[in-house]
Amino acid sequence: MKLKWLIIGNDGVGKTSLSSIIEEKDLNKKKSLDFQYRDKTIEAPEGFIENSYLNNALIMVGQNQAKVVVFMLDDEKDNHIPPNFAKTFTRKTITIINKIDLYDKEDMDRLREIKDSIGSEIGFEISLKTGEGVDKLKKYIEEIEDERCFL
Ligand SMILES: Nc1nc2c(ncn2[C@@H]2O[C@H](COP(=O)(O)OP(=O)(O)O)[C@@H](O)[C@H]2O)c(=O)[nH]1
Ligand SMILES: [Mg+2]
Repeated sequence: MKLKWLIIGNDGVGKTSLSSIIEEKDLNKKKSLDFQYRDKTIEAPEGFIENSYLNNALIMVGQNQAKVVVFMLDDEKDNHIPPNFAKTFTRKTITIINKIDLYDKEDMDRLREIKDSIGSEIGFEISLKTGEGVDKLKKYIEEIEDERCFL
């Protein structure tokens, strides 16, 4: 199986919007309670991060089917991603602060603290609405896609 990008985060954080960039096509933004498998991405539903007893399912999917585990943050709901959760994966891990078009400095400070607590290798700060920071992220995506990871 071709390894995919596992995208984790609250409802409305921008997971489907990010998938659209990785898949290079427009996607239906309908909410789902189940994992959404696509060609290059797996979008995890909010419940698997919100309910800590389901966190293990994310680890299992990440370890078995992902080449990169993506944590997405915004400022609309409480963060439920446990401290150092990224370190439980042996995959590449990144944390993306999305919707930076909406935040002031205090919001950014708070979100950066959460980002640091997750413990991923790389961080990005983007707006999928205005495109700010997205070029840098796209470059990273291209680099990983060029690596061709298969299991
Ligand atoms: N203001 C703002 N809205 C965004 C941004 N990225 C996504 N959205 C909007 O947030 C909503 C939820 O996005 P979606 O990709 O469906 O999130 P998901 O529930 O995590 O899959 C949509 O209406 C998007 O247009 C952003 O950077 N800024
Ligand atoms: Mg979605």
